[in-house]
Amino acid sequence: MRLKSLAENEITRIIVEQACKEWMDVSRTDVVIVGAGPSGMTAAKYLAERGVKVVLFERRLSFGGGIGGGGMLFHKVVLGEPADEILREVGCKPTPVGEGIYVVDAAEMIARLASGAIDAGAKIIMGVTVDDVIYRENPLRIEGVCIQWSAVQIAGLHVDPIFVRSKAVIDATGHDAEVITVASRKVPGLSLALKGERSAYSELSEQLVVERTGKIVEGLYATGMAVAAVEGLPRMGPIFGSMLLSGRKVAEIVEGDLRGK
Ligand code: 48F
Repeated sequence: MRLKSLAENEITRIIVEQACKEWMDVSRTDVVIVGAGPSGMTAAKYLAERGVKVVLFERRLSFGGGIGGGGMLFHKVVLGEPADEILREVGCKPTPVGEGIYVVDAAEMIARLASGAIDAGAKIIMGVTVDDVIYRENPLRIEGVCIQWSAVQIAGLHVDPIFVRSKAVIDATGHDAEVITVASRKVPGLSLALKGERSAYSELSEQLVVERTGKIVEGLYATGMAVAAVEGLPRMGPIFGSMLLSGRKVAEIVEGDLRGK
């Protein structure tokens, strides 16, 4: 068998042409999700399944966020029902370890949540950091994000970002709630004081994170541990049921709000 290959300039042409074509399309989208951890990938799946145009930006060159580290690098992830339904929907086989409690391999969960989002039609773009938001007044609202190559940020170069306009932005950046933090600092009139995460109280935090998942201000939503940072909730450590349920809940809320517009 002779492997078909290409001259170097042709490789370049295909990469640049196809990527640019896609960037033209991505520059205006329905929903931007920031962060490809458990909550962001779950939100992406449920929004895309409902026909919403979703782009998910992830700072790193991999997805999964905190899933891969399991608990202190042990490669297992624990979660409780009914979050196991979401894992089964994407093809995971969680193992029961107690009443309503399951365990799953970290690698399996990462791979299948990502496939779930991609198969549903969400676009995941890695190596991109969201460093600011776009806002408009009367009424005050968030209308997109400013993005930069993570490599540019790491190199400390002075390079202006580019922009993606969207009807909604979901902060799924985890413990630092990076998007909401920057908006609270830089959007006049937002009057949003992040309360900051508290020490560990897993069971309480799991309930409250799901309960408080939702809209922060017009056009800006929180899911996953970003909710804990905004609301002053305890940390929960390596238990992930609420991350999945929060992702699904924010998708439902955003989709409802978009439909109402
Ligand atoms: O931290 P992360 O997994 O967030 P999550 O979905 O889940 C939290 C759990 O992993 C765990 C926990 C509860 O079980 O305590 O920690 O709330 O995923 C966040 C992702 O967002 C990316 C980051 O690299 C990670 O993959 N991220 C963070 N800030 C940015 C970003 C940013 N400004 N731009 C792009 N990506």
